[in-house]
Amino acid sequence: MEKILLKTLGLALAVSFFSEISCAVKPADTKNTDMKNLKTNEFPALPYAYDALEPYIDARTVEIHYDRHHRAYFTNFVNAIKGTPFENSSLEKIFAEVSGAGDAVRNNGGGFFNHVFYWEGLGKGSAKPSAELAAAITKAFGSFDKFKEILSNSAKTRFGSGWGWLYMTPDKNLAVASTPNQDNPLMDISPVRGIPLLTIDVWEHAYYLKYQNKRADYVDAIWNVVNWDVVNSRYREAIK
Ligand code: MN3
Repeated sequence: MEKILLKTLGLALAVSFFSEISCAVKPADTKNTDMKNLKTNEFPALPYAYDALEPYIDARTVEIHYDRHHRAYFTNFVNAIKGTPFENSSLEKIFAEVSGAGDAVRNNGGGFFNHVFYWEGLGKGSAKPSAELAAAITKAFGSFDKFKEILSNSAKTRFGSGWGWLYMTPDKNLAVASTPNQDNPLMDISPVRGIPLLTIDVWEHAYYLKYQNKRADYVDAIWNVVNWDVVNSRYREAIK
């Protein structure tokens, strides 16, 4: 699979950053979602138990979010690419050409990938960014607290459904933005392009059971369960 990825990927950076993620998340007692082997025809396991993000994100929300919402995007994506030239492409290649792929591929492919990326970035791990990532955050946003405030506000104020992102721009700077629906910065249709490092899902299904209409409380709480080991690894690979 790695060979296929290497062959089909235009973005060498994306390869290494996907490979690194798989090394970063290895809870001994749970099945790991191996990003290196993220295939377009396999639904990866959640990298931890449903209750692993309690009390900030409740087990029932994680279960429904992963097993129904995320799985539905995956299933619909598989159906959308079946019999098309995208069937044997990597996700990265599909995203790089998604403007020509149609809404079903765009929405369900984004929904499939974005959720894998979201789950991987949460869970038990380091509670803070590495020294090099912290320095880049301070350079880009002024301070770590300011960065959290900017990303939180971006996520909280996304109108309707979407995602908040920390990502690396093509000129290797850190930036924050939100995207609508299931779009992400890897997509050619996105006005914000780059390598994603951390994401916050702000669709109502991500928080409504516990937080109801209070999206801001969910966004504030999610900082307690960001797995900085994973974000640090993503950054280390992206900056190479
Ligand atoms: Mn979601």
